[in-house]
Amino acid sequence: MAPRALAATLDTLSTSPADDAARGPARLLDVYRMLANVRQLDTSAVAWQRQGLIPGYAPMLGQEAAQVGAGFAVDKTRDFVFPSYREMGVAYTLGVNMVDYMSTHKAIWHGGLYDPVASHFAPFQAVVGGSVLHAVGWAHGQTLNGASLGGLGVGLAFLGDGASSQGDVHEAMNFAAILKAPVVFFVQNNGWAISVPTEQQVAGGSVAARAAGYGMPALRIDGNDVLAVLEATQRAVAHARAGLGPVVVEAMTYRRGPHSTSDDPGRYRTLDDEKIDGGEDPLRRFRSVLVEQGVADASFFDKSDADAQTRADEIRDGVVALESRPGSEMFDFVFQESTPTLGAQARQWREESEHV
Ligand SMILES: Cc1ncc(C[n+]2csc(CCOP(=O)(O)OP(=O)(O)O)c2C)c(N)n1
Ligand SMILES: [Mg+2]
Repeated sequence: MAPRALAATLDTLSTSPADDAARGPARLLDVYRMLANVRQLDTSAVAWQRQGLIPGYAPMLGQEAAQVGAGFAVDKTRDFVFPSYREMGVAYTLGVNMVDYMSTHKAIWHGGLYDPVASHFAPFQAVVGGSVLHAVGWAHGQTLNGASLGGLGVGLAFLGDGASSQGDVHEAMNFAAILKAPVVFFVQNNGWAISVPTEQQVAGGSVAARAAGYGMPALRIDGNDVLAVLEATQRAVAHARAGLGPVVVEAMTYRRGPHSTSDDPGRYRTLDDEKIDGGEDPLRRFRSVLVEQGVADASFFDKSDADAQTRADEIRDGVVALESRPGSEMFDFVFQESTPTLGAQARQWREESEHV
């Protein structure tokens, strides 16, 4: 397989990052702390599933730089993230309550118990490509609401390489470009759609290449370089915010673990494949950068890693304490105003589930 890491081609966009402090030392340390938090929570969540605390989880090992880098580019006061089921790292970076986030993995709730409006992070979902439609609709709403140019909130749609082959995603991209919706299509190309490698499901060589067909600019970047991801996402967000229309960011990364905790990658790839195709660990890469720049030393990394473990342990306590929700809520929160059909289903469910 060809190397998956690519140099950034940021000159495609004329806009520059709004945040010049992106590479300041304090920010760099914050970025590392978050990478450590995310790595630890992801590792812990897999262990919790093996211990029987949660029934399932979608690991994001190897995608930390892509997710944390993108998360740091979001303006939580006005942008809105539309995740799939694997964006734990984006959620953590945005400050989403991670106990509430894990409630879906504990099978207590669909999409997380956190408040999406307050956290600017939509309920996460398993419908491949669904996040993309919602992001475009929300972003178009920004335009319709008459937000002034330069002040638009940007919708960030998170999708995978596999999702990019979904029909809905093409419709969403087409409409976004026609409507000049302020949306960034953030694709994590992690090499796999469950057991199918990218080259067997994405025609044309890349997801970024498709953007041209919709007249959108695209940035294809090294998704394991957290600073490259941060900068590219900032540029894409600035472009969309300025009213110049949507952008595709394709972050080339690698899903180092299984698709989910019920998947066995040994059935479709070897450990050698994983080593070669996965490239260098994104956390180790960033540590080297920080050491080379003289920004951090071993004691900083030790403390960050220990703090990350403490936070993961606190989240575990919260997940253990999570209690079931009333089953009737699955009908209550579908629409703002219920429909006759939904009401009938709710009554039928109640009759059949008196014990719930
Ligand atoms: C509409 C829909 N079709 C199929 C599936 C089954 N499915 C779940 S994950 C997945 C692969 C998605 O791959 P990708 O978009 O690359 O995301 P990744 O899992 O790699 O993060 C598929 C086909 C689904 N959940 N929803
Ligand atoms: Mg994928």
